[in-house]
Amino acid sequence: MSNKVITIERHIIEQERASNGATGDFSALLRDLTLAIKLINRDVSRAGLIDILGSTEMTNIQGETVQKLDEFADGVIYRAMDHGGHLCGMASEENEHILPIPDEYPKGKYVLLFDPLDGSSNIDANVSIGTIFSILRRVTPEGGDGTKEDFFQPGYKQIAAGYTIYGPSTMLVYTAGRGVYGFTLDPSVGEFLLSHNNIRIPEHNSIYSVNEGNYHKWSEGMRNYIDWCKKDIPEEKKKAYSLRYIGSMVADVHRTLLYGGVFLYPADVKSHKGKLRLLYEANPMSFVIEQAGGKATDGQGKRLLEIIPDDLHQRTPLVVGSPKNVDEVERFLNHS
Ligand code: P6P
Repeated sequence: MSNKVITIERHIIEQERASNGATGDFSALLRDLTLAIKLINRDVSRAGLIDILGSTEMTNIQGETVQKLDEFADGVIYRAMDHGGHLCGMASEENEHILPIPDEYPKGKYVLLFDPLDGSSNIDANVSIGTIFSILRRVTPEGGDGTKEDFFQPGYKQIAAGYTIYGPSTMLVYTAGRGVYGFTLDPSVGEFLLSHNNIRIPEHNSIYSVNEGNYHKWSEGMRNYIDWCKKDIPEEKKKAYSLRYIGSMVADVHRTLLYGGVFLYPADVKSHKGKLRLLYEANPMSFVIEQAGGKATDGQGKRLLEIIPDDLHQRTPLVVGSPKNVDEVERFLNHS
């Protein structure tokens, strides 16, 4: 590893130089987003010390009680991103409708979708949580407000996507379509420094990550897959897999990216589309995993990034991880 200190700002600029036709807009957008993430990190890391734990009496569009940190993070990202002139609109898990850019600011050529604080139900237990973001190029004429058309694009159209995991260390992982890069925050200088260059997901690992509490609600194929995971099958030279489940998607997918294996949130008899949101959870995480050499499907054999959205908050089943692990799952589900 060279002893060069590469900040995320330097990396973004070098990535943009590598892409022809770059205008610097995109670099500036990601830099603004990085500032917002540093501000969120500051308050997440001391949440236990200041009165922003606990729930507000408010609820978000999902009907979930909004944790104060969720609200705070949502506002920080909006205010950091509304004036740079790079966006024509935003959408977030915490807001039912598209968030317009204030009239006093220019409208840009991108839209930003984000889950400001994923895994928020874990905040009070000090479990790792995360911020997830997805960037699309607008498809409507430049100048005006972004419309639904700009947001309802399949995931393979993403220009960039990534997440921050607020854990033992704070790490930002992103892709701009040319590989996956991880940056660890050095709190002593307040900079994200390149720590994981060109991350590649292992082809396979004997780890599966799912909430088994939903077992009896799954399809027969999914139940057969989970039963198979737990078995030693000497004739197939297969040992039982390990179950790892944190309950924060960012943490579970980040572990899957680095160690391999598969993360699943399947559909079930109660939630026919599963629980996870397509536009600002499944799409960005799937883009990262695919860029690292992994796979992501909807559990019915369809590539996740090819789903055409028709609602900002639509849910999707998700199977994401090492290519050979995802293929194992699909073999069982296509038999169901
Ligand atoms: P369950 C967190 O609330 C979240 O949206 C994801 O981060 C996580 O993967 C999932 O829900 C956990 O859901 O039903 O297993 O508690």
